[in-house]
Amino acid sequence: MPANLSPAYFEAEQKYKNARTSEEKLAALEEMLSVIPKHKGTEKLQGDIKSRISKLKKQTARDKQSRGKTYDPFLIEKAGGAQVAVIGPPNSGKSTLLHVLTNARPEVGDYPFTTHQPSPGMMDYEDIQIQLIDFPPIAFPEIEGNFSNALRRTDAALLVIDVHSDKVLEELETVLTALEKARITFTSPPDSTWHSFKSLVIANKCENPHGRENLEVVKEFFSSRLTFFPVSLLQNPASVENLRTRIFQLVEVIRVYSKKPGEPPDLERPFVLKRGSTVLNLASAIHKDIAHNLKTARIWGSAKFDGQRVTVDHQLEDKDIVEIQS
Ligand SMILES: Nc1nc2c(ncn2[C@@H]2O[C@H](COP(=O)(O)OP(=O)(O)OP(=O)(O)O)[C@@H](O)[C@H]2O)c(=O)[nH]1
Ligand SMILES: [Mg+2]
Repeated sequence: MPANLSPAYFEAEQKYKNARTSEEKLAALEEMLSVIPKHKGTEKLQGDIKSRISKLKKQTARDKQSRGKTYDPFLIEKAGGAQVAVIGPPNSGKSTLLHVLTNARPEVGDYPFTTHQPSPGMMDYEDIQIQLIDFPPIAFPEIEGNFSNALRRTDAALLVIDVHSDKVLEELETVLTALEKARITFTSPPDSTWHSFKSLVIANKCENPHGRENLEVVKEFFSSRLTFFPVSLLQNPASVENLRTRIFQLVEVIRVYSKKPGEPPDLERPFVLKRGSTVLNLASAIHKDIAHNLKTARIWGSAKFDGQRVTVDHQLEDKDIVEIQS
């Protein structure tokens, strides 16, 4: 029996031939099926189009699934008030630092390259948490793109060095060169393509005179560019307790407590904002509608007197209590 195909069908078929993506192919096939004259002479062709549609749908579903699976271990979602990178040469004590400051238990080994993938842990600091990320070691003056992208997302860096190592100078130099090549700096950035953040060098394994002597040499070379914090994570974990405060200062955030008019402030859950944030920034962090309707605010803390009325561009300080009036 003749098929007697219509001009509309040939048009749809041409679209199918011209289609480049699976979505375009699928749309054209569905159009072909809808315009094909429905009679005995086209039954075989209808069946053929239906089977092509079904195959294509299965294929696109599979493609989508495998695309979702391309997983980047360096992509660690931010949690808590700030994200801090723990980096440094192999075997310096980066994973040990996470053991001391957080509940995370990354593998610690007495051999280099124990850590292969970054892993996060949460550090308590008074009433907030700061996320630390234990990165794999930097042993060569080069880091991969996903490594540098991950560093660019962090708010500060702790650079752990091993002062026992007789190569500590070269090891530190290698890390700094790798960062510089990735346009990451701890000082003021040459231009906007650079990422700049604050850093602190954790000079680890300072328990004996040999280590402390090495540290003095390192300081001679680098103290104009870097700040050093000597510790012995293994022998004196208590030496890091002050470090929590230093890390909090490094990430440059403030804690602000909100208060509804006529109610006591919510001191349980502070809002964590970048240093320099204003009343308006706080309102936006609470809810965009609140920012929209914001008229004035009263402040306990950074104002001259408690409960003082301030304008929306008033800069907030750490531990301010703010009553928003909209
Ligand atoms: N002597 C001494 N050893 C330490 C100290 N802190 C850590 N270590 C040891 O140093 C070794 C390396 O520690 P890790 O925390 O695994 O070092 P890492 O920097 O994470 O190492 P990679 O992941 O391989 O880069 C382990 O054997 C630790 O026990 C310290 O203060 N003094
Ligand atoms: Mg490690």
